[in-house]
Amino acid sequence: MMRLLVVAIIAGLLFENTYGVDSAASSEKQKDKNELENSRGSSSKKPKDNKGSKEQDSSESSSKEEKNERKKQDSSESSSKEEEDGNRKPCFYPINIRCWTEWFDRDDPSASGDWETLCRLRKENPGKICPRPAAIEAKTLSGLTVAAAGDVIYKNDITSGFICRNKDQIKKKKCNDYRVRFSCYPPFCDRGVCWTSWFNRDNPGATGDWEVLSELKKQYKICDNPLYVDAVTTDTMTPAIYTGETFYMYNPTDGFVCRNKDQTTGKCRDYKIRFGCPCNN
Ligand SMILES: [Ca+2]
Ligand SMILES: [Ca+2]
Repeated sequence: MMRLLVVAIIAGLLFENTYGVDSAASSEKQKDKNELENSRGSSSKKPKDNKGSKEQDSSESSSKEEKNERKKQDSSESSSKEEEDGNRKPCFYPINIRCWTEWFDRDDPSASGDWETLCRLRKENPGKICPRPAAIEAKTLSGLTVAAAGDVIYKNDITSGFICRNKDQIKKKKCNDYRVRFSCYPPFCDRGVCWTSWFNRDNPGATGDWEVLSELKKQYKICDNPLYVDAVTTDTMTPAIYTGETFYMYNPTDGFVCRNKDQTTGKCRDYKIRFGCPCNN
């Protein structure tokens, strides 16, 4: 009886301890999130209607229906929390995949300048910019690059966003009106992309693991022009780029091939692959 009581008390203490650690971790995450939201300077300019730029680049925005469909297809990647975590630590995804957001144009240079700050753009376009962009691109509304426009630019980076101040320009000239977009990593890029099932038609028993698209298409229905390809090991689901093996082929046009003779160990691991297709297929 006494022994049972002691076991129950230890189990209770362990549970409390675990629960405490989880709470601390989750409040730390929330703190990080808040800091990210509040860490940028702000502009006093009023938001400008972004409808025009949406129309200009509709190919890169996805409808709600597409997003819902995507959620149904792969619930493991559906929550916004996971999307944020994925961008902080994109180790589960092929890091060679990047995508651009839509173009944003929230301000014009009529007052003190053109303030396309990341902080304001985030607030005015919730969920449309990944937490940690890889790059920023700015162009005038007429399509000129920053260099071609010739303005003196105050800020143009992935932490501040873009700022062109009229007071920095020579001969009292005003800034051009710019729009900006950001480059993001997966899983942010998955929006509007529908992944196929995983395919594993070969194993590395002979010359290597040949998961070639043309061969797979003979057996399965796969879209004509996949946008992305994803390869993981069949046993541990380790992304191909983290296995340290050398690949003979790894692209969405041809598929994936790992040849045994290219490896220092003399043998590839067994991989399975899937393709990212446009959702209207
Ligand atoms: Ca602008
Ligand atoms: Ca295989």
